[in-house]
Amino acid sequence: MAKETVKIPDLGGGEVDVIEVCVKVGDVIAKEDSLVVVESDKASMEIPSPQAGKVLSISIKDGSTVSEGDVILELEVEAVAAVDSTEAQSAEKDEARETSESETDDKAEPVSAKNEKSASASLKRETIEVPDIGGDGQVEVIEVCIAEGDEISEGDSLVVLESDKASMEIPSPHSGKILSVAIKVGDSAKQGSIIAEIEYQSSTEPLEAEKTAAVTPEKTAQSAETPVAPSASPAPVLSKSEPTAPTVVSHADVYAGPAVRKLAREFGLELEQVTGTGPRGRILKEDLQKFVKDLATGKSAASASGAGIPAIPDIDYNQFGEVDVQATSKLAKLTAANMHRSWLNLPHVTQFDDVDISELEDFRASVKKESEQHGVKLTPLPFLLKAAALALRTYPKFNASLSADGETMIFKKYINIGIAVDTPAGLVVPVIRDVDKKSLWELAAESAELAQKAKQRKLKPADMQGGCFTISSLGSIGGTGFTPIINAPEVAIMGVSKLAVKPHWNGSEFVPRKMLPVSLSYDHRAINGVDAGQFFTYMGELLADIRRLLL
Ligand code: CAO
Repeated sequence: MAKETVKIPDLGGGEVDVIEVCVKVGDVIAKEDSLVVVESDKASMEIPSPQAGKVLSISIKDGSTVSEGDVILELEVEAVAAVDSTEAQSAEKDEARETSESETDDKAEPVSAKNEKSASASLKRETIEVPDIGGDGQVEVIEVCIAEGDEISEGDSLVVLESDKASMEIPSPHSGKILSVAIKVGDSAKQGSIIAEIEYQSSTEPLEAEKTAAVTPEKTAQSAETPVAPSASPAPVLSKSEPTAPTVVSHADVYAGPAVRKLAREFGLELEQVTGTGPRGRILKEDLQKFVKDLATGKSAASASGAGIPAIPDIDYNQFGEVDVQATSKLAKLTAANMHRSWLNLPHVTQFDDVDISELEDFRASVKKESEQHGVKLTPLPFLLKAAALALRTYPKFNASLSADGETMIFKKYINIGIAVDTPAGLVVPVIRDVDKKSLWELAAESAELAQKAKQRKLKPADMQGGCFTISSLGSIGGTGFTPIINAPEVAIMGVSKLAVKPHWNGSEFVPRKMLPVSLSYDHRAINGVDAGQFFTYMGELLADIRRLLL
């Protein structure tokens, strides 16, 4: 046995705070297990163990301020496996560099990007290449986050790369359109390998800067501070997830270190499904182990097969004819996981109604000109939002969430409503805040603006958080009714289908009325059928006679 002292490697200068010590004295750890997580004002980095061994002593603690050369801990390692300390330190340097966020590591090479001929004075094309990623430079492409034709924002992840020591996301240096993608999952890449070609609007940067067009770490760090799209991920290896995020779909990346990511891949798990219990929701190895154990014992909601549900067979469809196999996008995978989670965790009940909105429609038609003057289209949606807000205030059980352990109900004093928006990249749910305090014009303008932003992938994560209730409208598309899946941890969601003129018995004769088919799915743990009946009847009354919206 030999002792090895593990020290803080070169982190690009300056002091950093220890935000997590991942091991304790006596722990037997594997090579590459995370020892500590440190954070500078720009980045958080995990320092992995250079050796397998037993932790003999730890010299730092949470909250300590450390710099290069400070002792982290002492390890007892197999003599044969012990490496000379110079070698160990140099390995640490490599690992820390690779584990650190590429855009914030002062010493990291920037994402290099070569300018090519401009399509016009302001439209430019760039070839984005793999930057210097340290180590021997060979990495595997484990995820490609973009596709040809995607409109992306500066800071969006392009690819996730992984060496034997670390994983790293490469962010886009620009907002623009992906013209081509030159890399695929499983490829081996190195510095200079072409990732993609992007077309973007050039800013008024000085010409000299344009010539080199190297995206400095500082510049990319700025983009991280200005999230612009649901997928905006400022390229952190350790990016934060929204542990309590509802079915809102974004590219919210998981917050986990390389060792955990590697283990998840070995298990064939999507990290998005795992709840992190580490600081700031970081996913720990123990979280993965518990997740797998729960799967095996059928405790997890995701354990469909563990719950005795037969797995869907994997079929070779080629045997029946030609097929086109396309990779599922990250957004689609996240949507699927959230839908599945909600469907399996929440006992859903859906009720249906037809609401007479003839007068609402007359009113809409009467203000069409005014609507044009306001520059907004007054669809039925703002009325639905307004009616839902009043109903949520009148029936607070619907404006609530059940705590994860089921012990408490959290009643919200604010009324924020999400609207499901279909986008080319997938389903997203931006949230309109304080719906009860806004006019119909304001709601019309805001929903149109959010839908537009969603379609352009310009939503910020904050735009999709804090919802109390969701409206999913397929009214412009068709259908007579559907059962929407609750956007957990919300407790109810409203589905809206296509308006139809139907005969209505007014007591003496049948008259044609404009009927809006609506549905309400609710979490039967939190809401009873009677509550739902009252809530929905009240909403129907408000929509049937919109003067009531003023009361
Ligand atoms: N019945 C009949 N017509 C309707 C209607 C309804 N229930 N709701 C809207 N319309 C009409 C509008 O009045 C508008 O007509 P005009 O063009 O003649 O004025 C037209 O349909 C288009 O409306 P819109 O879609 O532009 O606006 P909206 O306010 O109704 O909806 C939004 C906005 C963002 C909800 C919508 O664009 C959208 O993305 N819908 C898809 C929602 C979705 O994917 N849900 C997921 C379901 S779960 O997987």
